[in-house]
Amino acid sequence: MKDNSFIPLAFKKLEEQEIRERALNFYENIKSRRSVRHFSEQSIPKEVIEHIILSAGTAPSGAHKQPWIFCAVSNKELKDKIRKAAEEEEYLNYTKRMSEQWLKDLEPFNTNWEKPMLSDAPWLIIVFRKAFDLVEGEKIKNYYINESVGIACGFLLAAIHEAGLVSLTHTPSPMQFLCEILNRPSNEKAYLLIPVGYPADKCEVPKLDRKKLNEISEFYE
Ligand code: IYR
Repeated sequence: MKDNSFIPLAFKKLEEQEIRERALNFYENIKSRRSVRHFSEQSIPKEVIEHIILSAGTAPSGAHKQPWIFCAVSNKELKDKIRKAAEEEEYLNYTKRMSEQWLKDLEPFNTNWEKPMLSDAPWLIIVFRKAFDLVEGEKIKNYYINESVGIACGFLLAAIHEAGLVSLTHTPSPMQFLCEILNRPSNEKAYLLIPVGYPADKCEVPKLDRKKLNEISEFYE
């Protein structure tokens, strides 16, 4: 049966001054988020990861199909397996598959094929996008899958930061090994691999500048 019922929007109108402050405060907070490549092994309660995933799951999606699944791995053997498979692919990337220009563009980040963060971080969240849904063997269409899952990952990264934790948006390529290791059904494709945890002691990040407002925006008033 179709459920076309509507409910009132839960919305509290704020004073303009408060809106100004909140927009500024959010920016002040989110701008300290950094991709981290050195993790502490300190554990994080499962409940924290559950709430982070619930936040990601509030993202909008095409026709509200929610075409995502977040696999959270804390199991040591599985993390080690994922690290080993990722390093095998990355070794080929760094030694054979990536262009000179690509390797040069990555120099400021000091990355290489070794991925200790995949076994050090207490949790790996592997995001899968669902090309379609399978309900009782029937294929159900999803829409704007990449856009939807990308937005959900944005929410996920913001929730991790807001919780006081750090993450890395890691994209080992190709990512098929994640479907195999985690035994995912054939309608799911790996989208991002995100280690989550605390930064290692004395963790450093590259000194980066962000584009200025006038470089990332154009106002038409
Ligand atoms: N996936 C590789 C290479 C890599 C590519 C880009 I584009 C980055 O921004 C960072 C890394 C790796 O994870 O090392």
